[in-house]
Amino acid sequence: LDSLFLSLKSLLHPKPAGLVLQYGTAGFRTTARHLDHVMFRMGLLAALRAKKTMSTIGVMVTASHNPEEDNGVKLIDPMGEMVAVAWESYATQLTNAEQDALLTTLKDIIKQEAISMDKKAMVFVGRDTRLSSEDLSQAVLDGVSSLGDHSHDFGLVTTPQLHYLVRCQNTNGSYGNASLEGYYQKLSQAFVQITSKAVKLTTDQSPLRIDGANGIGALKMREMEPFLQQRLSFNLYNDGTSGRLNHLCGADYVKVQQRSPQGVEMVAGERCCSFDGDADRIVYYYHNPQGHFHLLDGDKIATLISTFIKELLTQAGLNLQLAVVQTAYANGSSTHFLQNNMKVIVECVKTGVKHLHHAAQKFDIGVYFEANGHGTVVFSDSAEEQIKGLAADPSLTEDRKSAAQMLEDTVNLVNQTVGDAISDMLLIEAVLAVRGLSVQQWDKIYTDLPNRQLKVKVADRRAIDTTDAERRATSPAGLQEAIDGIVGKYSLSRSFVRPSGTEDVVRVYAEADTQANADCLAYEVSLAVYHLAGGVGEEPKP
Ligand code: G16
Repeated sequence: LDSLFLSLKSLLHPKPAGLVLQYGTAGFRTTARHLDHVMFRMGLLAALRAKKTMSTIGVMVTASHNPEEDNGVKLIDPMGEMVAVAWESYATQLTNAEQDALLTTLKDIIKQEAISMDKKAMVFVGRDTRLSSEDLSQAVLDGVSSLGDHSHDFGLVTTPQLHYLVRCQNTNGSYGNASLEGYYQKLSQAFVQITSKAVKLTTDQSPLRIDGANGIGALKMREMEPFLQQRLSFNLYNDGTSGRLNHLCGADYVKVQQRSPQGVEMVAGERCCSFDGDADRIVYYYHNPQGHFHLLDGDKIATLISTFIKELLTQAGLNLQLAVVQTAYANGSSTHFLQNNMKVIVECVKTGVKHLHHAAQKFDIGVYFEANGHGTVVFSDSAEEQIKGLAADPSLTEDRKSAAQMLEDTVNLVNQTVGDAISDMLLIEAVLAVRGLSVQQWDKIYTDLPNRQLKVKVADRRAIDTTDAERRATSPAGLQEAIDGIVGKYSLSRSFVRPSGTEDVVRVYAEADTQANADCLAYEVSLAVYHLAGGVGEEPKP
């Protein structure tokens, strides 16, 4: 460790004294002005993680669904997953170390993890389209080079593309080619193959309308278009040429506000989808002829995909365990449908893809989706082998063979490293085409319970602690009792609160038999949070 060089370099990325940041649901996230030192230090940490794992590590500069003026960083582990939870605390220590304590903190981590410093490490860096992202990713690169390690700057990429690239690099290409072209080729090929077997075309022949949230997703869809061989007809809106990132558009806006984004020309009955700012989330929606908005969120997506996979498994005669992983935000109707109609295993875990991903990995095939549209499918090695083996078996009946081949194409179409709006969208479009389903037919699989999400500002959101996969609050005292009392007044009702890990707010979720009741329930619970958990600013209004 060249301590003098490192100390000098770190002075170029000084930490504002006294600033304390927490590693949240998906890394650090706050106003971009406070992040230069964090990025430099995450460059250092990524290099250490790369040395420790003797693999390439990824650093993505993005604040995803947050407003343009925020930014953030996500660390990517060797197989393309979010960085191991144990390293999150190192990230926090390193970020919050005052300038004069940086070197000792770094040395402590090296010692604790017994990291050998002789081998050179490799770090892949990517960034979203935010104005601040270029300088911040330069700070990450500076961090990596201060330790004498190597980096590859992929520039503008979606978050899931960087996850894919890291995995390809660490599996010597067996997952795919570690280039953007490799990504486009792999997904397109699988998509073209599945849709070539479409028995019926969807009854909805209109082009898919894609809202790019004015972020990176639209840019990358343009790049991918030639690879898709005109198999998917789509129109891009909010492609970043004029509007502001995530402003009145994008997956988070559409899901939370339950309304269509600005900038997309809606035509009754025609399907639309929205990506979020770094294209790792997607939701679908349409207007009915009366102009009523219908949302198909992560729960509906999980149901569509898991039904498709389950049918293919039956047809192929493969006995593999299929499970769906959700969070407390999953609509009660979706959980009921999955458990009682589809008879699949359903697990509920804490918010954050890292939790869903690991839960899904316990099964042969794990489909995981957050209601906000973040999710994917993971296949165990053994499941993949069985699927591949069957698809190549010459003695199979046509029926079984075609199901096995479609499963194999599905494996290739899915970005198994993390939720990926582009890959999810292609899979959904493929399923709709193969099954001859319109977006309305998909929507009718089950009916969502009316629901509402609100945000409450409090002085310190850490005042709220939760248990039971965030479904119950353990502090502050009296809050859960208050929620129970309010929930008891409504039918088919459920509500929970939790501190956000990406925004400085407390989130409130409520569902009930009618929209009016879901709205009242959410409002009453917000009020309880405001009064019992140190609300600041204006009191919530009905
Ligand atoms: C991130 C996480 C998601 C999480 C979302 C909101 O998404 O990756 O798992 O659902 O934040 O988290 P919270 O409710 O704690 O603010 P993204 O798309 O913003 O990176």
